[in-house]
Amino acid sequence: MQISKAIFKQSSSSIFGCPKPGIQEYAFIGRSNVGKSSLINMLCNNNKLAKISATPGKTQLINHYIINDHWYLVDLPGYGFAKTSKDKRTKFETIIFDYCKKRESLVCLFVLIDSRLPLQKIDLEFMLWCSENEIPFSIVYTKADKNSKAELSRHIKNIEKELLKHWDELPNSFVSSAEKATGRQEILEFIDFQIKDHRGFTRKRVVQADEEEE
Ligand SMILES: Nc1nc2c(ncn2[C@@H]2O[C@H](COP(=O)(O)OP(=O)(O)O)[C@@H](O)[C@H]2O)c(=O)[nH]1
Ligand SMILES: [Mg+2]
Repeated sequence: MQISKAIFKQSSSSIFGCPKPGIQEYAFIGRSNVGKSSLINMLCNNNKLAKISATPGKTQLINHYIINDHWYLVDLPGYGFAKTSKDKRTKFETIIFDYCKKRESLVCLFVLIDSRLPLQKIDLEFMLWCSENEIPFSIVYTKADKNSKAELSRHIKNIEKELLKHWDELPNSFVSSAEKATGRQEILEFIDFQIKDHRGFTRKRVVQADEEEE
């Protein structure tokens, strides 16, 4: 898939302010500074689309971008807010958890993990929470260009070893670099496949179908 059009739609401070559901959406989440906005810009080939910040914790809103007039790409607030107050932390986490759990049109979350670090407790906890809540996610290992090939492979192997302590199978994953556009085609092809596979999808409908079976 090629992205020919990427337009900022709106920022929302809660799930209630989000655009009317009905269009599939794919959201990017992870710790502040992991490279969410950079990845979104790289995928859309537009360095001005999402704001990139040297200060962690700046994106505190749910940002919707409409892609090719057809699907939403969503930049979520970062979790793990070392530099913000406790009150704010609770508010952001509510936004994130509400969105991930309740947003009907969310097809897949991309959980971004820094490829230079060992698996962080907060990332593991978030992914475990996703699994418990049956929220589909893929992992994107970011900032691959900051490692040598050997380091990258060693870091990812170590993370995978940790993940296999909690999951029988490894989650779907991608390696990316916003600097070098690594992973761009793979991620876009995956989304393209999901879009075709989820025509007419809403999570609400899935829940209703389950309830009818009971
Ligand atoms: N070298 C390199 N730096 C990156 C990459 N992705 C993000 N960064 C840098 O990491 C910092 C945080 O990026 P940002 O996209 O704002 O992170 P966010 O808080 O998760 O949205 C910025 O200084 C980016 O330039 C990458 O793939 N490679
Ligand atoms: Mg950001």
